[in-house]
Amino acid sequence: MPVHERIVILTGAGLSAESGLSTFRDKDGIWSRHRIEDVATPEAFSRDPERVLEFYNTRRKSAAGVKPNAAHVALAKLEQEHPGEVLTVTQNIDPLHEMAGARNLIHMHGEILKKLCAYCGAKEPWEDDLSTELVCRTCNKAGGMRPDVVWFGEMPYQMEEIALALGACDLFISIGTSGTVYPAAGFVMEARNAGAHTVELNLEPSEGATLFAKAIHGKATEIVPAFVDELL
Ligand code: BJW
Repeated sequence: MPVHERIVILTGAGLSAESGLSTFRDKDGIWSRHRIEDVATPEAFSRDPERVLEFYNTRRKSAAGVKPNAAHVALAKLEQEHPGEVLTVTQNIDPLHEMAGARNLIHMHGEILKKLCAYCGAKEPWEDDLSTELVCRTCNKAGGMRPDVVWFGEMPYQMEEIALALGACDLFISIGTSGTVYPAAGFVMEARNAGAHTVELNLEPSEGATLFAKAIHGKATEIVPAFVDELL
């Protein structure tokens, strides 16, 4: 494989599945147990904040103690050892990429281990349960503390930085994502328009599988380390 100067990697829930975290749209995924409109929209938080906070309190607890798997480790190694630039853009709110050693990382859908004040926008690391009684340390208002995650209808984070990286990349790799949620699902077209080679690594063909020049299907812990070895 030729040396690529600028690689952008997009990851999704399938990457963390073998670390023990649920995906969203698989048969027994999170959306088979919860309705998106009840737990993952700003309207749901306004209507029933306790329910939304409880959903994320449970998710935060299930993320405690999980460890990065061989795929996270391989991607961190790629970032450290590849002679060109490697940017990882993750849709995942878990901390497994950084635990594996990734440093050039964008959490476009936020982070479960941070809280965000819906009133003033203040953010800070937070590992405990959230409740409606919690008071913001910046604006002193109660009732607005929410997980720092991007819900449907909200703008994902660092979109300008991502667009610049996609527009300049020569290899785009999408891993463990169903390709159903925008804007992430559209990144492959942005990379293609920039002339990049595009590769999908997923358990099965995603929604956008035909948009990729190459696809490798299988478990992330098997196919990602093998692909990274080939690149290095
Ligand atoms: C394995 C594996 C293993 C399993 N190994 N693989 C109509 C048309 C187009 C767009 C819209 C529309 N109506 C509304 C929209 C916009 C909307 C959207 O996309 N909706 C679609 C559902 C249609 N998007 C938004 O609202 C976004 N904001 C937005 O668009 O702002 C405006 C804007 C415009 C233009 C530019 C920029 C902005 C916000 C989306 C926020 C998504 N939030 C969530 C929740 C976050 C917090 C939380 O975690 O609770 O993010 S939803 C959920 O889906 C989560 C994920 O990050 C995201 C993607 O899921 P992912 O990662 O792909 O998981 P799965 O489960 O779907 O797939 C897993 C894959 O892994 C599967 O393929 C498996 O096979 C595979 N797999 N095991 C390898 N071992």
